[in-house]
Amino acid sequence: MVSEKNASQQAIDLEDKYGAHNYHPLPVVLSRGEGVYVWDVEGKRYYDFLSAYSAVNQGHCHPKIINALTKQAAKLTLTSRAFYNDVLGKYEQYVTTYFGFEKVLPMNTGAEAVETAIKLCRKYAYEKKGIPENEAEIIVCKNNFHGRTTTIISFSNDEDARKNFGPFTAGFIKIEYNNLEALETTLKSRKNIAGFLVEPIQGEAGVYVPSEGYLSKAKALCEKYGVLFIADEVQTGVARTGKLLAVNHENVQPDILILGKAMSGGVYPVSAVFSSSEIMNVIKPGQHGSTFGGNPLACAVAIAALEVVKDEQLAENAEKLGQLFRSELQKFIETNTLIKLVRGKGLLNAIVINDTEDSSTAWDICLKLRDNGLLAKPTHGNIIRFAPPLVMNEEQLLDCVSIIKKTILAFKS
Ligand code: IF1
Repeated sequence: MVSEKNASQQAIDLEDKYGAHNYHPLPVVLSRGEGVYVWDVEGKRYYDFLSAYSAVNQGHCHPKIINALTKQAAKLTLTSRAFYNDVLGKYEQYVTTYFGFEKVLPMNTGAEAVETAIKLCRKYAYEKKGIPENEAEIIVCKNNFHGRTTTIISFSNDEDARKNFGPFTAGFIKIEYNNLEALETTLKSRKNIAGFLVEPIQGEAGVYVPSEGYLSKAKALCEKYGVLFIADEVQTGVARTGKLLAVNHENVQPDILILGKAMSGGVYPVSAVFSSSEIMNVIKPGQHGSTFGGNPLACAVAIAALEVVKDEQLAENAEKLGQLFRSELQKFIETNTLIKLVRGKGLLNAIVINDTEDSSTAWDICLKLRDNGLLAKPTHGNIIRFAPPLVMNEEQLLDCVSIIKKTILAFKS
């Protein structure tokens, strides 16, 4: 008898045949999402423990956000910035007030916003600080992840992300993350530093949380040397770490803030760069832009998505559930040798597997978690990232903890 391929296998085969092979997804094919849950094409339900890399903080298909989307989609979607639209100004007023900045520059993806921040930082350095043209340098950190454009991968040290994509963009200096001495030495020894670009928590590096005080002291050093402090909060921003922004944990106001992902609750690509007027005003008409950036659909969706974060107190919930998650897993790993440690902030967490970096243990655990109804993805070096939607409740979180425990216990029997 010829067995019919199931719907999941058919979807996987199509991607395999017609799509570029630039990803290696966990084999699960999703067709529906609601809140903290997603369903595969066979109807099996899972807890989403990735949230599209912290984009779906507000939960899947949040009715308030979807309502804003459909309402605006039926009215006006795109004008380009050749003309004004009646939502952009409202949005700009709303988000600058919301995040506490004078100005915003709207883009679409995280990488575009990082590119925008780099351009803004350089232009400010030349026009306001008098750095000689083409000499500006930006300090970045080892093991960073800021996106996939040619300029951004120029300062990555992930060989997979870089190999054979050169030649690269010059003007970046890489220092150790979480090392203030390295920062000060570099600031002191070079005269053309324009900015310091940093992730408040390194996501791709395995949810690597810097020492307490690192961000505030790094900001103080930047001030001392007249260098812009640029926070990439594409992944950590919008309540993920238990505060609206991860820099809020240390009361740091970045000179330039980069947001993306959860600004729209994962409903539509929305990213943005924030700064003071003094900085933003160096960009004049024609000098930067995007066809889709600031379109009315994006603006309507983002306002609704950010309202949900406030209305449902998602930062507070992330803080509370994050503490619970880490303390539950901490208790568990003290009795288990397969997991080395758990770390994170708010609901951005990871477990480090006690195995060689190149073993497939983290991947194999994720397959078993999937079978047990929870979706998570390994990251570099045998680490599993855990980042559920922030609309989760305590009962659901404890249910997830027991799935994780059960899976790991069964693993090395
Ligand atoms: C992929 C990681 C997460 C980011 C920070 C900018 C961007 C990202 C701090 C670019 C994007 C994503 C991209 C995604 C995987 C994912 C990721 F594992 F690679 F590191 F989230 F942890 N700054 N991160 O984390 O934003 O242009 O993608 O909108 O598949 O590459 P984007």
